[in-house]
Formats: sequence, C-alpha cells, structure tokens
Amino acid sequence: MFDEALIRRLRAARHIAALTGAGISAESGLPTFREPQTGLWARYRPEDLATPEAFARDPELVWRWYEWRRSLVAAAEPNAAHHALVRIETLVPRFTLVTQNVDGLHERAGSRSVIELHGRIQRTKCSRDGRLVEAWDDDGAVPPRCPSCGAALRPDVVWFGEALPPGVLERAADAASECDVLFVIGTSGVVYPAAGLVPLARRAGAAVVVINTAAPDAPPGPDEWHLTGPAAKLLPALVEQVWPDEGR
Ligand code: BV8
Repeated sequence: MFDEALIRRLRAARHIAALTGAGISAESGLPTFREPQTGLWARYRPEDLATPEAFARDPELVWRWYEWRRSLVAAAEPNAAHHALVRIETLVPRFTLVTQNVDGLHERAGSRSVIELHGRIQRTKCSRDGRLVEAWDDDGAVPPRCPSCGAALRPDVVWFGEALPPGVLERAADAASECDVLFVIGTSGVVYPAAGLVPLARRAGAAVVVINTAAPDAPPGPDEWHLTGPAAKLLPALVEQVWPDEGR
C-alpha cells in the first residue's frame, strides 16, 4: 500500500514531528476553516471573526461564535488519526506534535507532548491583561465580565494579528529543524508562522510526509511523500504497515 522507501524512512527515524491543522479534526465532525460555515455563521469567514478588530467591533457576536464552536468541540471525539499519532509517540525515541488546532482533541486522545500554537478554545482569559479566568458571575453580560477588572472575557486563542504564546514557536521551530521526518496533516498551509515550519524542516534535511484530502498542487520533491485521502483512514494504515504489532 505505501512506498517501501517511506516505510524504511519511518522505521529508521529517531525523531518524528507532526504539524496538524483543522483537517485532522474534520472526521471528528469539526468544520475546517476552508469549508463554508453552517447555520447562522454561514455568512461569516472565520478569519473575519477571529480578530481583535472584530471583537472590538462586536464582542457579543464573536463570543457567541466561540460558544457555538465550543459546543461542537464538546460534542466531538478524537478520531483514528488522533489516536494513530498517540501510537507513533509510543514507538519512536522522540516525537513532537505541533498543532494549529484549538480543539484539544490531541490531548483528549492521549498525546503527551503537544505544542498548541494557537491556544485552546475551552480556556477563557481577560481581554485587558490576558490572565486566565476559570469562573465569573453569570449576570447575563455577553461576553461575561472579568471578575477582577470588569473587562470583557475572551477565549484563550490567538487571533489574526496577535503574537503566538511565548516560547511555543521557538519549541516548534526546534522540533521542525531537529526531526528526521515531519508529518504535515490536514492543513492548507496558508497561516503563518505555522506554515513556515515545513520549509524549515525541509531545509534541515527532514523527510516530509503530507496527508491531505486535497491532491498536491506540485509533484513531491526528493524525500517527500504526498498521501492523498482522509487522515483517519491513511494514518492508522500507514502506522500499521510501518510498525505492525509493535507496542501493543
Ligand atoms: C502574527 C486560532 C504577528 C483562532 C488561528 C506571512 C505571510 C502572510 C501573512 C502573514 C505572515 N505572517 C503573519 C501573517 C498574518 C497572519 C496570516 O498568516 N494570515 C494568513 C491568512 C495569510 N498570521 C497571523 O496573524 C499570526 N500572528 O503574525 O502576529 C505579531 C507578531 C508579534 C507581535 C504581534 C503580532 C496569527 C495566526 C493565528 C491565527 N489564529 N486560530 C481560532 O481558531 O478561532 S489560525 C486558524 O486558521 C487555525 O488555527 C489554522 O492555523 C488556520 C486554518 O488553517 P488549517 O488548520 O490549515 O485549516 P484549513 O481549513 O485552512 O485547511 C484544512 C485542510 O485540511 C485543507 O487542506 C483540506 O484539504 C484538509 N482536509 C480536510 N479534511 C481532511 C483534510 N485532510 C486530511 N483528512 C481530512 N479528513
């Protein structure tokens, strides 16, 4: 099923890293950023709502959007692709998982070393000083108010135009430049600095394995494989062929 050279490359790897995007959670029922949103959110582009400007303009609208997405995430379960990454982590000396997703499904699947580049949707913070807030008075205000300063609360995610949390990009860049193989799973590769991790890994000599339902727009370069299809089908099958019956 999979190219023998790829199998050999994965079996020889001492450090495997993976960069994931919304596509890995698609088979868990979570909409990606590319596909049109549904229901009352159909007329909004995600990148128009996930900005400090949108929150300043209409904080209630943005808060309600995140409440909707939080309800989808709460109802979702990690899928076979999330679980396959947990398995790889048990089979190789070093594994680093870098995700753009804010859904927390990698950790719910059991992944241990997850670098969340763009935050976590379930967490809430004060929009004035960024401090995490666990509880607040439900006095009907939307968004709810920070119990210590009264400022609007917001989800603990990185909005467009905002810096990533301190240290995460450095740790992700270290993993990209030190890995033998980088999986690139379910991402359109348009958002930076996350997308810059792939050329960084290539320049450092890593093999790159892209898993995406969309066919590649260019033929794979040397040491590069494009596996076209759904991640929850392809990744478990690849892991099974590379490491049959190991670590069970
Ligand atoms: C910053 C959290 C500076 C919020 C998100 C360089 C060049 C150009 C632009 C920029 C640049 N540098 C910075 C920018 C600006 C901007 C940017 O990249 N804009 C883009 C749109 C051009 N970047 C920023 O603003 C970043 N911040 O630069 O700050 C700064 C520095 C210091 C001080 C102050 C400021 C912040 C970016 C982070 C924004 N937040 N998310 C939230 O979620 O609500 S980004 C968000 O969108 C996601 O996290 C993710 O990163 C991105 C969506 O992309 P994907 O995950 O790839 O998903 P997508 O839907 O696009 O694609 C899904 C893919 O899966 C598809 O390919 C599909 O074919 C595939 N697929 C579907 N189903 C499956 C599948 N594959 C396999 N199996 C399936 N079943």
